[in-house]
Amino acid sequence: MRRTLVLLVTALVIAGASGAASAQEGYTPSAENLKARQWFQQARFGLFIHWGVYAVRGEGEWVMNEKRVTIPEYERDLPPAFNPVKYDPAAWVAMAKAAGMKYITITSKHHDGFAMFDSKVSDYDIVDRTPYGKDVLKALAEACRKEGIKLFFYHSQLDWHHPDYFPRGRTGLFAGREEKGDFNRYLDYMDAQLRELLTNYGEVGGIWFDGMWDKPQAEWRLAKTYKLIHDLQPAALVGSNHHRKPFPGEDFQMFEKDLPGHNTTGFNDTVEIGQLPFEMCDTINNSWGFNKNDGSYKSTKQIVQLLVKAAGYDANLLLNVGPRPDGTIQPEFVKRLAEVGDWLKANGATIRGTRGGPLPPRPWGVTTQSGDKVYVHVLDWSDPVLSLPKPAKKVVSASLFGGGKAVGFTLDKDALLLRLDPKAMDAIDTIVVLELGK
Ligand code: H79
Repeated sequence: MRRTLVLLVTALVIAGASGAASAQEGYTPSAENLKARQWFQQARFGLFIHWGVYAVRGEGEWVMNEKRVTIPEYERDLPPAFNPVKYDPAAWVAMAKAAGMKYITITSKHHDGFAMFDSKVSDYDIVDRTPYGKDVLKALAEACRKEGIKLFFYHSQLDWHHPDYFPRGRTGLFAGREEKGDFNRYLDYMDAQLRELLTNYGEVGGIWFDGMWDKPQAEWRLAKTYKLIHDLQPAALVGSNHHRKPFPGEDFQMFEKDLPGHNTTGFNDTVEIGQLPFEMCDTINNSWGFNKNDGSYKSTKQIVQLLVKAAGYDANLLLNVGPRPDGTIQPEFVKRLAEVGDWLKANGATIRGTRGGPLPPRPWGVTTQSGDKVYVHVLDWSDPVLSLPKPAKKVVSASLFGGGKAVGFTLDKDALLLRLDPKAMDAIDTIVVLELGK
């Protein structure tokens, strides 16, 4: 009995370690990759796009799993109805650019397994199965290149459609697949699609993996996949939404719907913070893929404050839209993005090109930093004096960002007291610039 337990525990430990052990150990990022990481950290704001045939139902990207739609039903009802005749990639890119975003991350394949590009290793793709018949990623890649926007691909490791995604994990159990399959053959297929994405679409900003959490103990062959990506495009940044500390071969760490170190979602409890650049992603309403029943939109103020907080945590914000099946983006999203863009036009210098500031994020707000300037973003404070920990360097001056109006301050032994004129407070973000001495 006891012996069995010991064996079982040993087996579990080995299984648990195997995911990490198979990552790209000994990975040394290339010079291009390190440069791309720097660019990424400076960019601070990107557009996430969840778009697939699921948009036809307008119930989010999980509809296949949630409504227990079988593969034959999904194949019959969704791809043949997907015809985004109003798709205008130049308009999407212009919208992202006007919002102040520097990159776009779009779903090349979500958990439903349907490829939104012209794949030659499968006919389960937009060109072969939809009346639209065109490669939407190719058109987006061209529009991005013209405008200097970097393009990343979200690629789901989890697959509810492929017969070789076996053994099954926690989801995709109602697709009606036979209970057999060869997982390595599935991974060969996934790698082949990644090779297509990194070969046929010009320079790719990176690959954003998701779905490993479906069966974390499986042998995902991360080393092989990550190496393939870095061999094809050394500058491409690899990240994965596995909710753990980054594995070797990854180039940035992501946090879904939470600031780094937070766990409001419940699934970020296993996250350990590493040393790589950070990115948090979030939605404008509560859905990723188009959801006609979700009207719970964040206000522009909430979105700006989220962006500011992310920057204070030294993280990018990847903000999502789920376009409609006709190729348009709903006006509620467009309006908010334009308003965030207006805010950034005036205040972007305190976000883009900055890093997380020297003072820890607090309920009142956060700090960002660029050179000898610290930006104190006061997001929620109603009293005339705000007390901060004393910065390590001398404070030469304090002023309001924009107008340059002086802000009174007092330095104590251990505190910096800022005098905030109640009449000068901004409803979204009152930004005080501290100029630090040597
Ligand atoms: O693409 C978007 C979502 O479809 C995908 N990631 C974002 C970017 C996503 N999938 N799942 N989730 C987000 C939430 C995770 C839920 C989980 Fe679970 C909780 C996974 C494991 C525990 C619920 C319970 C689903 C599977 C088991």
